[in-house]
Amino acid sequence: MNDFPKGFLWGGAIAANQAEGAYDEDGKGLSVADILPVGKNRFDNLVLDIQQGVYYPSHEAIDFYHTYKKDIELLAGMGMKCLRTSIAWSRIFPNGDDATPNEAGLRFYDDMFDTLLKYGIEPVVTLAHFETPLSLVKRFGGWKGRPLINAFARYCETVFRRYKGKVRYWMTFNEINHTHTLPLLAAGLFIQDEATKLQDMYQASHNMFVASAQAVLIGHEVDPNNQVGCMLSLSPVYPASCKPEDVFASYQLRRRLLFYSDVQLRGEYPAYFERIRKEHNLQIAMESGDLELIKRGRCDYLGFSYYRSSLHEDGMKILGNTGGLLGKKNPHLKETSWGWPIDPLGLRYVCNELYDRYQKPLFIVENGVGAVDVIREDGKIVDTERMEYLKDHVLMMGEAIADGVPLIGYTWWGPIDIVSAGTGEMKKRYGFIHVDRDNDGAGTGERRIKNSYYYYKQIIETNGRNLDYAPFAK
Ligand code: BGP
Repeated sequence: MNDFPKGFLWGGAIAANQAEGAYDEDGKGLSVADILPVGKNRFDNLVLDIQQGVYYPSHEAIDFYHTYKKDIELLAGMGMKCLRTSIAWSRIFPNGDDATPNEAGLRFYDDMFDTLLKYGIEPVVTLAHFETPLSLVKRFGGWKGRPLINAFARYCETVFRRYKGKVRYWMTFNEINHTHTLPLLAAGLFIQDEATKLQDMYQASHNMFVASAQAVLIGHEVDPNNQVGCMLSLSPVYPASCKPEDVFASYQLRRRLLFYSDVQLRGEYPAYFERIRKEHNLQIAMESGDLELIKRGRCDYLGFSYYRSSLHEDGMKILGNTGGLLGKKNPHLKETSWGWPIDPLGLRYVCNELYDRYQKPLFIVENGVGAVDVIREDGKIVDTERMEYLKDHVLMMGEAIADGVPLIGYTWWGPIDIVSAGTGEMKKRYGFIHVDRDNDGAGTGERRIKNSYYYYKQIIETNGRNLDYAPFAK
């Protein structure tokens, strides 16, 4: 059994738009998440407004906005050392760039962070988790619009100052490399024209690089104790065969994903980007000083999500979804009910890959399994599939540490059931705590402890030493 370092941050991760609800309360403005319906095709035929008669899961989500005190008490019962969540930008600046911040929104996060700290839980905060204010999308086309850079800087400075001394770990953009696969969520891009798609995506990426660098610099200036990381989806890509073309195509696809951390951690555009730029005739508008800023504002650590691995072959169309890329089936791996291959060794593989590439601390800020829960007649939820997934991934994380990879912590995705980002479903449950709410919003919202709750508690208590879940599998 491999040892986890003292002070290792065991915890959980959620996002404001998937948990809070209260989408228009206390002055909050709309974000891109608030116009997404439920379903596998929730990104198709979108209209950038709320439509009558359509159910939007983010509007109520699990009502964390009102229940956070009780929910945090439950999370604290597992002994969690940290909780990752995001600040909803449009709760602080309803239109993204208002003249003054919304005090009610600021107060909400003050109370939430105080509640966490009361239980000794360190808040880990994502500044933008799939929540671009809708008004910025409508007025400036999302992140392809240059004005977002200053708006974001002001928002960041506001929250860095307000929560100074309460929050130390920050991340700029959630899964920024999903700009290609989930453009609306990752970059506030409402793509309607295939012809300008790539141009818009790379322009948005550039603006986000500048904004991220600025956030790092402001974060350090406000409080030198701040650690500001980047955040990417980094589930690995394997070649589907040993055919050299497949191997090279997979390498190039991986690079396209790592492009974001290459810039955010190394502080410059990589050499291989020049060819991409030429081949697609990209005209990226940059202002003087941008590249210098990107160089100075390198991120302190790499936060990433890991759910599954995928296979790639030459010429294969890339299917976008959250948490990784879907492609061919891997005959060596079992899959979840949502068709995501389960690959614990892949976690060890990426930890090594990423540390070899960057030599920066890594933080696994999302890992988990979406599954259907069954409430037994005795009221128990014996979620063995979840415990098995957790065990296998913790084991591989221990191996990665033994390989020499410095890991800051591990935050299980969705320690309490929340709305799925990919499909908007509630049925796709990640939690150790069950929430009585269905895909259509029905349900009492009641919380119920699953057996995995006690299992994760044991893992945290023993700092990853006792991974036996047999006592909880009945
Ligand atoms: C990541 C996102 C999360 C999240 C998770 C699981 O891509 O950062 O917001 O929800 O994936 O995906 P899903 O909710 O689609 O199951």
